[in-house]
Amino acid sequence: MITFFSTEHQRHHGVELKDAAIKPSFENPGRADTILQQVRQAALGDIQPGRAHDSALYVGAHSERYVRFLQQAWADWTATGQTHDALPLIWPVRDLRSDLEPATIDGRLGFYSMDAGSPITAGTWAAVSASADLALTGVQTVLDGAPSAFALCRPPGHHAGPEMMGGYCYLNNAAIAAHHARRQGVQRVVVLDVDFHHGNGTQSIFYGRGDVLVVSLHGDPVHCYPYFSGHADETGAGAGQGFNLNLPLPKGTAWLAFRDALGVAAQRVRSFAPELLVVSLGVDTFEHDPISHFRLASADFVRLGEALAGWGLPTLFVMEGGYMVDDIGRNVVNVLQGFEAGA
Ligand code: OKP
Ligand code: ZN
Repeated sequence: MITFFSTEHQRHHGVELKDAAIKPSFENPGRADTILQQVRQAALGDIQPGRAHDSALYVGAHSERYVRFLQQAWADWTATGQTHDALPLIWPVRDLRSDLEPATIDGRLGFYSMDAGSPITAGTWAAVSASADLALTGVQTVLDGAPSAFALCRPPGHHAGPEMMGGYCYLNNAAIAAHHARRQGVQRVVVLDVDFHHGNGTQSIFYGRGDVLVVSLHGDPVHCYPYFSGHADETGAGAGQGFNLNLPLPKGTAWLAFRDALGVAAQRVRSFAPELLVVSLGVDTFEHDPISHFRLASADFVRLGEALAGWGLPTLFVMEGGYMVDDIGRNVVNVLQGFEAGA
């Protein structure tokens, strides 16, 4: 399997608010570097850079004004004399006005985000655009006939919605790839999200559409981030009614229950008869992940890959979460090798 990777990801290294203090984010450059190292060591296949794409190709999954905001945010922030990471600190919740875009950066950061988990730094745009370009290059490779590809994206993307960043995410790499496949004439695309956290951004982007089925297995939002989406009764709207499937699972879920939920997902996917599978591949379902609550063991990730191979679809894997830096590389490679063995 070919891996697409860019060193540009290293230009994004932000902070996180934790325990009433500012700390380096769990979402750090070491994550992608360790995954790359394991891909290399396992001789999974070629490792290639992505092709640069026009940011207009991010529009569709995102609004044009949001993409422009992301591209300009650091310049707007430093123009106010600030040089530390930019974080939003106010949001237009419920009865506040969310229909008017503020003119200044402090307001705009809140307008275009859902939490303070996505700091804007000097290198954020370079990293997130390079990451989206890997997903676009990867999906084109599969459309051109490769049975599968791996976009080693960082930062992740699945919390990023049409007009918001959050949860370490800025551009929704998987959604950008799925939307691009549709633009290239693929009729039906399924996005399967196996990250521990619900991919609220991917859900939002395709919620009103019947051409992209979104299926997600994740920690029940009653207890788990992102708390405000990911329930089973979120099934799509309008033309998208019935084309969003959430399978929330309890804290402590281990492989057997996860596998059963994957079986439910497989049935829905089969009846949809997609031409392409995009996997939002988070490995924060790992038993030792520092911020998540499932109990998959390293060997279970091989089973996950084998199960996905059984779906028999051209497949793009897009990297999402996974924070136990020492082990995530091995777990990612286990999924990809399981997939190749099962194909
Ligand atoms: C991104 B991805 C909980 C803090 C949660 C954000 C988690 C974002 C996960 N104590 N912080 O889905 O892996
Ligand atoms: Zn996650």
